[in-house]
Amino acid sequence: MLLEYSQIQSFIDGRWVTGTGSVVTSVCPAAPDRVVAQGPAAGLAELDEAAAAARAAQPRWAALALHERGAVLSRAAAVLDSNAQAWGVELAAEEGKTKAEGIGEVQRAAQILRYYGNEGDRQSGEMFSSPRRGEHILVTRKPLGVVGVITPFNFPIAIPAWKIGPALVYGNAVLWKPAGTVPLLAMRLAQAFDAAGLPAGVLNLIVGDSGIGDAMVGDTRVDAITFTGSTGVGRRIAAAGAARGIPVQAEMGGKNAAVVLDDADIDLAVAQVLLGAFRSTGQKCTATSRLVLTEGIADTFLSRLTERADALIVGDPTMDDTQMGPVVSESAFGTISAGISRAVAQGATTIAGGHGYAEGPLATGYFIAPTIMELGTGAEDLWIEELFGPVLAVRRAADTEEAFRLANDSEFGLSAAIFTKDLTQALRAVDHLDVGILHVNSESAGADPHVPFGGAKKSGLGPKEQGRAAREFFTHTTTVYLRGGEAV
Ligand code: UN1
Repeated sequence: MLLEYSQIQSFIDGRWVTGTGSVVTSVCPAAPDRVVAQGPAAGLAELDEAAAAARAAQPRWAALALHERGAVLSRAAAVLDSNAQAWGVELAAEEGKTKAEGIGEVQRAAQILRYYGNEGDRQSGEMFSSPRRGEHILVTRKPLGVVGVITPFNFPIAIPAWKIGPALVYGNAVLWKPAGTVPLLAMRLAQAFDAAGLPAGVLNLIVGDSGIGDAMVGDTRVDAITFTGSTGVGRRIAAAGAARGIPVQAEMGGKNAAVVLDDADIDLAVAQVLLGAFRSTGQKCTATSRLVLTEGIADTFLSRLTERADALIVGDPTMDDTQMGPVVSESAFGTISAGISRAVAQGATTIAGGHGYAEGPLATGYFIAPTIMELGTGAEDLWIEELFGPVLAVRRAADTEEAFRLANDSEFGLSAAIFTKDLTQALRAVDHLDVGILHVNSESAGADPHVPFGGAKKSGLGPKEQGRAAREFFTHTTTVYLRGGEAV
């Protein structure tokens, strides 16, 4: 079945261009025979053109007032807002999260651009006293130059907005390579910036394969790289960046725990863990993929959670009543299914889901049932490895001490959630859980645009994202020792 689909193009030097690479096809993961977008990818020739355009455009862009750059972002935000319904449905069709989440994500991208659109109204540097009479010391902020942006499939418009927004507002030009599975939503964001009057060459969208990403990282005209995606790729990019001596910001894996203590409000905790584990089909780096329950509530909690997980309506993400869509691709389906089978082989007990759909309307899509698996005491892979799907691994703890120890038992440290009504325990969690983001009595996912986002331990490299934290990565400082021209 070939319905009407969008033509894939790249956006280079202010023009939409048809690439010279091989044809890429973006399909709907709920019905892979449905093509969402198709067309030739960009090749090395387009990357070369984009890098030259970005270099040429960057000084003029940086010379505008911060307020003028911000105004472009604010106008792009308005374009996103006015297209949120239509583009949100496209997002659901292309990526597989529900329509409500898709629309919400386009609106979130607008909110992020509005935040950075107002950057001109905030403090833009610092001034220190000098130990020498008649002198002041200023710390000013300057753009890095051309920033390479590499984004994942799972937030096809919000993550690009939270990287491209600050990159641009601080005066950088951008080369952007989105994940190959979501070219349509990338084109929508570029379209919004184009409609907002962004000067040609300042943002260049290169729809290409991972080879283009590698070439971008290696291109001497690129001054910094910001990346979100898998740990393996992030480390490879960070190594390549280090070899070239350029800064790399990498937001990588998570294996985020929700800890529910005996005194928690069970209804609240069940509802939040369900959202954390299964919203966006578990495909968030902040998703809840581990659950630690203290013994007193473990049985009650698991029976209520399992009942709610089994009742989730899994289906076509563009339908109104769907609560969970498919995973993004055949290869994700394969990896997650293999992870579930391995967990079973290693002794895990499946207490919800644990399967795909061999029959019925879901059989042709990449659907996996909401899955909850209780682990024993051994070192199972499901406790350690990020599966990036709707799979929750559960362990029991004798007391709070053990619960915190289990929550910290990961090389990752992106986010965690703690459920308790006891302020003392909540404060202990703040001190003891080694994560970049901690939710007290709410799900492990979610990120507001004005506060730092990023992980501890091996979840992230380089400065945090979002809010003022983003300035640390997208600018460098010049410390100015400032005296008048006359001797004092
Ligand atoms: C969220 O929790 O809403 O790739 C955002 C990711 C994260 C973003 C999470 N960088 O899933």
